[in-house]
Amino acid sequence: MQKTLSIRTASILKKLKGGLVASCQPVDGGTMDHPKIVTAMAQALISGGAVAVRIEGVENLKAVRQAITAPIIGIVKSDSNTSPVRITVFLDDVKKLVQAGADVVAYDATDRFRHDSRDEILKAILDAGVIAMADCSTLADCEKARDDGASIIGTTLSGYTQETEQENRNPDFELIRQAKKMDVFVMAEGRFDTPELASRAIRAGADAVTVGTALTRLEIVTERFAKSIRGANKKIELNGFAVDLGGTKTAVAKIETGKIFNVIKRKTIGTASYGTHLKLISEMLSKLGYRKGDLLGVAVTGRVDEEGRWSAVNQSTLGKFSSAALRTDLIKNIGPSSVINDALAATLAEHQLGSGEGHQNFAFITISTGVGGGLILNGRLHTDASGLAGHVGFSSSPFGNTLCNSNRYGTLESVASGNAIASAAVAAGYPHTDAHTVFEKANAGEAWALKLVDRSATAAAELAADLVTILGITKIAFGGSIGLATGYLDRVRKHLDAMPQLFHAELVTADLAENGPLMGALLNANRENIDENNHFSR
Ligand code: BMX
Repeated sequence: MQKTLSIRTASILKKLKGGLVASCQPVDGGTMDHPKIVTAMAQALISGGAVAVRIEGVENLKAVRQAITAPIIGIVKSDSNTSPVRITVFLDDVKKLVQAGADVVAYDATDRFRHDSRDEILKAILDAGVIAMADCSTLADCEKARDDGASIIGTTLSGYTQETEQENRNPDFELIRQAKKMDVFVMAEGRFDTPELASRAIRAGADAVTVGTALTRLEIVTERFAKSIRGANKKIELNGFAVDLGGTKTAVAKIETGKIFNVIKRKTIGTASYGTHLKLISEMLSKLGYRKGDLLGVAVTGRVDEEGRWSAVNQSTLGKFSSAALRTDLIKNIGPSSVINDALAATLAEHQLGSGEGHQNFAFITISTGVGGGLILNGRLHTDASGLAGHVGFSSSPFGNTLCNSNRYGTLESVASGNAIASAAVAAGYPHTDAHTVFEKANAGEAWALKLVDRSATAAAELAADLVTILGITKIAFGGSIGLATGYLDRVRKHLDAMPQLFHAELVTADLAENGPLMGALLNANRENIDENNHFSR
């Protein structure tokens, strides 16, 4: 902290330190935009735990000052045809805000042209004997403001200037970290609209966090909910049949208007021949009333190449065949159909209908019999001709020390999958133990089982950090019987949290849970149908 702070400044910064500042600004000209209402909101915000408020407008500030003793950061916003600068642009406003009782006056500290220069405004704030808060957009703004005597440096305008609007659509954590190096009071402000983002700001080094829209712009917050609910209510025109042939079970479903209408399941016999798998699928489909010509999507564990040929990567999951022309055979023996890997199908479903909706760089990881996955890069499912892309289970793990059944040494799958957990249990002296039992024992507190579950979760966290590092993934959904098991994701989060923040991504459980591969298989059939000329490379 700066050494030359006055006692009054130091005492106000102490009150703000580590706290939430509520920016109490209703929508301009909206029904809440009235000093009486702003005052009531400010009181409610302080009751809720805000340590200070940020108030726009002299009349609002006067009214709030009568009602609360907590520090007030004052601003006046003015619109102009000649400059985009809006926050406290007139020297006269500074005077009026101080007279109205502001403890801190915030001003636009960017180097953009405006009515009265930023140097003059800052000088007027300091001359009036109150604290200056600099609303900055770049590190250069922060450095200048600090050098010129502002005691609070805010990241407020990052993302709101021509220079920064392209880069910073999310809160600017990097600016917080950089500003913090200047040893000054840093206020995180700008798009911190969830409790999680606010706490991340503090962990990134902010001294306090200002939240505005998410607290006081009811119209905007309400619209977010209303829009999201409207979206979820929409009937999806997705009708047909889907197959999910996984390492553990085979499920066949009838899907109507985007919902599973009926589903039947059988245990997958890993040692069954290819012909037996086909026969089983055909029988299960008939049971559900499938007729040749109905839309049919098939998802399978294993690699599906651009010709629709199916082969196992992990040879122990599908023991009896090396490669088969699945799409051709399905079309010949059952009816028009599309084929996709099970984890890629779930990724597609999660991205279109679940936790990945609206995300540009998103990953799905299934931890089940094997470890599979899929990637959404720049808003599109990432695929390749061989069908291997997205098979994150066969990336290497720092904990891998055995030969995987894919014939690659030390893979994540050989550490984290259900099969790997079961094998490790047997090796640890617990014969005939499957992954499910290991989880039961772990939840009962048995140390050996906890160790195995934790090893899998740590390996998954390492993969998550790799996906962030290599591909810029921002959100990862976990599925599969292990990924969805109680407490598993919390363990992955704990390990990822222990890594530097730069490598963090949002981790969630897959919304569609075990229905993901089924829904995704049909979504895939639907889009391949539309896109007949471009059967595989969407
Ligand atoms: C394996 C691999 C993936 C599959 C993943 C999850 C095979 C046979 N399977 O990594 O193709 O997506 O497992 O599928 O190589 P599960 O249902 O078998 O767990």
